[in-house]
Amino acid sequence: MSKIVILTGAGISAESGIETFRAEDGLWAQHRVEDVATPEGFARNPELVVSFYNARRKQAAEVSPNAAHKALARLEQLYAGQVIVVTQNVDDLHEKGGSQNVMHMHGALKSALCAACDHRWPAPMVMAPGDICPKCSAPAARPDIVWFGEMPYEMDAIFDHLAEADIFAAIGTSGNVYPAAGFVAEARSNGAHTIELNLERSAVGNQFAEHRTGPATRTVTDWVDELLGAKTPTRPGFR
Ligand code: BJW
Repeated sequence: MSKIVILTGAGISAESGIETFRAEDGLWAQHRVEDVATPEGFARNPELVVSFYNARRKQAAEVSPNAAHKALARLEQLYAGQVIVVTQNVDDLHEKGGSQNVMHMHGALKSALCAACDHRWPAPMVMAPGDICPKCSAPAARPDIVWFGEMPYEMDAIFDHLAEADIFAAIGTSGNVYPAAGFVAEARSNGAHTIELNLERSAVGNQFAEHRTGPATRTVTDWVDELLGAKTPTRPGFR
């Protein structure tokens, strides 16, 4: 069975109204990455970090999936093979758009994590520093987000998917953050066709076999339409 592995980044949610990180007016222009996206920053000033993620949780709850999220859900539903979305995004717009096979390698705003016992539970809309873990009762709740220097989630399963991918696509990610930026090399060395969909070439753009330049709502919908077109057999009963 053929397999498509799709890596998404902040660019796919940009047209839903969520800022990217590295744009001129993006999140890293407004906040120092060392302050809000490292374990050391959290240890220094948990109030600042928790309020940064509270604001982003609130924003994520208010926005809607765009045509690109919905196109990937349609691909998952109608493609004859397997479609896996590996997202670096911590919003839930893929799920809201209808995707089911989604791996959140950098965590999720909707989840809280106990720094003492690793228990996870649904995050309240507003977290506070020192919130109590419902399992071990330690005052050690934190946003369930992968910060710099921490190990991204589900890496073994992701590398297994990359080893089996026939097509690897990266959508709306700048290729600045590892290990995600290394996925194209991994997929290519395993024989996958590699394609980048972005407003511009990413930092690892030269490693892709194919490029589609433009906003995700256009490039992703066109690409999905092609994949679901006459050349690709679809499961009986869906058309
Ligand atoms: C559009 C669009 C539209 C806009 N349509 N497109 C030196 C060398 C190599 C690696 C390292 C190094 N030193 C340290 C490292 C490792 C480090 C790293 O990569 N650092 C780099 C900065 C160099 N990585 C880590 O620490 C990771 N862990 C790790 O490596 O573990 C292994 C390990 C652990 C411990 C010890 C030893 C080894 C963890 C990385 C965690 C990243 N976390 C963040 C923040 C948390 C999540 C959150 O708050 O939301 O994740 S950082 C931030 O960047 C966020 C994102 O998921 C991630 C990627 O950003 P993304 O999605 O690419 O966004 P942008 O803004 O960069 O790009 C947007 C793109 O969209 C652009 O290309 C636009 O053109 C495009 N776009 N509008 C289409 N409409």
